[in-house]
Amino acid sequence: MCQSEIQGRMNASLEGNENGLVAYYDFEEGTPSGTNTALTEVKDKAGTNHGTMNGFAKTGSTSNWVDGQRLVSENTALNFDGLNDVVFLSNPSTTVSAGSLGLPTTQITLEAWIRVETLTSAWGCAVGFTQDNGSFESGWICGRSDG
Ligand SMILES: [Ca+2]
Ligand SMILES: [Ca+2]
Repeated sequence: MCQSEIQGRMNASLEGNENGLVAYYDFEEGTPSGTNTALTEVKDKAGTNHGTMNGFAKTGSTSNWVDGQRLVSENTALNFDGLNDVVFLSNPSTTVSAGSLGLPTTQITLEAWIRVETLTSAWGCAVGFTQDNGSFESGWICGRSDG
């Protein structure tokens, strides 16, 4: 993007059809702090890699959809409990390649807006694509470490 495109879009949400965008999750499916127990997935607005929700209470003001940053008139976010709330793009017990999901395999630009309220461990993953077979781990994560 050129400077004018960046400035023109800096307070706007993505549409999901931007050139080169392979996945986009805006977490707008649920009602903030409402009863969302019937919802099971978050939508990929740029493709078909919808995420399956695991561990979420989906009621109340935690472990559920919540009010998000109000850059646009409607904006909800997901509140993760930090324990076992996870959104999977594939079945975690099966092996899939990034390429089979249409995700980049060599270069990637990743953006995630995250607000961490409490640090309960030395490191954490917000977004990742990993293989974890005991002592063998490969892939990438976008997260934090206090070390
Ligand atoms: Ca949102
Ligand atoms: Ca949970």
